[in-house]
Amino acid sequence: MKIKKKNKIKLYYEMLRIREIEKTIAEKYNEWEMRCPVHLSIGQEAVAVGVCQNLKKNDEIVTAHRCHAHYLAKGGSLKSMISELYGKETGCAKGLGGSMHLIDLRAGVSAAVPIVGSTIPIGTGIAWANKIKKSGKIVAIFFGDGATEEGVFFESLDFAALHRLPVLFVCENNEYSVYSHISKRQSKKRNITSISESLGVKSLKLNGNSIEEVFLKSKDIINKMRKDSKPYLIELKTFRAVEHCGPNNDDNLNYRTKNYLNYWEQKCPISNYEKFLKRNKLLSNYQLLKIKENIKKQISSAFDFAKKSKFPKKKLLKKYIYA
Ligand SMILES: Cc1ncc(C[n+]2csc(CCOP(=O)(O)OP(=O)(O)O)c2C)c(N)n1
Ligand SMILES: [Mg+2]
Repeated sequence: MKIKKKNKIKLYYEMLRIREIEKTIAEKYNEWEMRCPVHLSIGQEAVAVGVCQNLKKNDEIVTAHRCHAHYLAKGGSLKSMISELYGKETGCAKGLGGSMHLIDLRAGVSAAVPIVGSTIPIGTGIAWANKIKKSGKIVAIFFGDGATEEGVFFESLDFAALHRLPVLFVCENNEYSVYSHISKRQSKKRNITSISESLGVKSLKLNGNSIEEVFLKSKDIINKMRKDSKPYLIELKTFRAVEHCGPNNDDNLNYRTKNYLNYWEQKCPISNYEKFLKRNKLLSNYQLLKIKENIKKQISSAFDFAKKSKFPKKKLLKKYIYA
């Protein structure tokens, strides 16, 4: 399957937009006006964009603590996201949630929940409801390699296979859970896609830093899901470029070797795709300039909007507490 030129530019644009937004969050974080923790997706943009470009507006996604890229790739409102990070009443969760609780029901961003693993059964439940209601929607659940160590991962896959739920499990394997490498947490013989297959969910390992591979393979799978209403799992190897939580680089802590960092820095999904597009004369310097200007404008108007917005009223504090 070939990707049209216009779609290639779109893939590049979406990744770059997410990267620039997160870079601006990182820059402004030290002004101490955003007071919620932030888990940036810098380095992992191809996963979010490659998958979400194949979803329809009313398809749903469920994500976790590292959710900015997923929310933006699915079409979540930028202004509402930045306002949420500033804790303002115009935020997508009314300023009560912060970075790890992004939601935009109009865009199909159904939930972001930072309890590791918790979104796997939540997304599975949404897919079950969709199936009962015959809504025809697909649900994609984004989670990390660490989340596959939670019991609910196994239970949800089992349930999804048994009930033939149209749910795509998207495991972003950046090899780390905070500072712990996967080899310190999982047996060498453990294999996420084999586990998935053994539970009856077809699965595929993908290069999470190749936007075209993620886009094309997930297109294939999502098209199949629309016809056969079955769950699938994709595991995408990728790299978290900054610290686990926060705007900075923590490479001075040496939990990832220099070789490891050098290896992955060469594999940046955005700069490699930009080179590819330029080499193949699909993107001119002028076009790139225009794209960057456009993104810059969106970002500055979102930050202005957030900064000018008001904090929520105190009476809202207890309004959404149910237990
Ligand atoms: C149940 C639970 N345990 C521990 C934590 C603390 N915690 C937050 S993120 C995280 C790492 C999760 O790793 P992974 O699922 O691979 O996602 P990544 O951060 O790499 O994107 C941990 C342990 C939590 N939020 N929830
Ligand atoms: Mg991880």
